This record gives sequence, structure tokens and C-alpha cells, in this order.
Amino acid sequence: MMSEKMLKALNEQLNRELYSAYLYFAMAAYFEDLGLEGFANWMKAQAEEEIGHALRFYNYIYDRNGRVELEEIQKPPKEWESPLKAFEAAYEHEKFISKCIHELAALAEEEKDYSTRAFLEWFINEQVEEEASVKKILDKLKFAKDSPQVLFMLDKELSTRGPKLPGLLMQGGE
Ligand code: OFO
Repeated sequence: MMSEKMLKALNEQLNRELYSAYLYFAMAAYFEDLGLEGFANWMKAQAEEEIGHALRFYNYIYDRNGRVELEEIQKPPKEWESPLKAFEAAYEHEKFISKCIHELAALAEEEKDYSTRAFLEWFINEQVEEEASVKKILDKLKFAKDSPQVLFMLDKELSTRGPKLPGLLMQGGE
């Protein structure tokens, strides 16, 4: 059984992962409104992954004989100034999540909770990928400036993203 402090911190992260899904669903809806279906598709796939992240925390808490405690999920914004601003916000959010995961790992080390520390390894690596994938799109948007042609091409490119694994949500993966 892990400490109360560790359990509380893991439950807080579970809430943040659910907020991440909420935020990306909100961004997906924003892109739907703009008629940018590829961007919306990318954001929906991202939101699905975030639910997978939340499930990993959920399952781990029970594997360690803990209790999941769900809190209110913060309301995400509805609008962004531009696709570029939305991706800037997504990038800032991913950097914040990386910081939270690192703090969790530091807490696990402080508590000599090596099982939780090992569990968090997957998230430490995943965050490198999460930041990089958002940054890649952000860089392209910066390059596009306001060119509708480049935006259209990028939208087409982003329409091909699907969930990484079939049955992802049931597995609580990726
Ligand atoms: Fe986007 O990685 Fe979880 O929150």
C-alpha cells in the first residue's frame, strides 16, 4: 500500500489527465467550427490518448490497493484566437504535464516508493513524445503564418491520425 500523500498526488494526476482530454476535446470542437476537420481529428485522437493516460493511473491505484477519488474537472476554454494560438496553448499544457509527472517521480523517490517510480517511467518517456508531436505541428503553423494553402495542406495531413492501438481505451494504454 502506498502512502496517503502518494495516493493523493496520483489521484490529482488522474484528474489532470481527464482535464487534458477535456481540453483537447474543446480544441477539437473549436477546429470543427472552423471547418478544419483534420485538426479536429488530430485533437480527438489526442483526447482519446489522454483518457488512456487517466486509465493507466486508475488501474495503477487499484493495483496498489488504493482508492480512486474523482474530483471536479475544470472547464476548458471554448475559443482560441487562431489555430496557432490553440497549438501554443496545447504545447504549454504538455510542458505543464511533464513538470507534474517529474514532480510525481521526485515524490516517489523521496518516499522510496520504487513501484510508483517504475510505473511513472512510461509517463516520463511519453511526455517527451507528447511535447514533440505538438511542437512539430506548432512549428508548421508558425511557418504557415496565415497562408490558407499551407493550413489546408496541414489539415489534410492531420486527418490521417487515428488512435495508436485498437481497443485503446479498454487497455488504458498509450
Ligand atoms: Fe498529453 O499527456 Fe497526458 O496529460
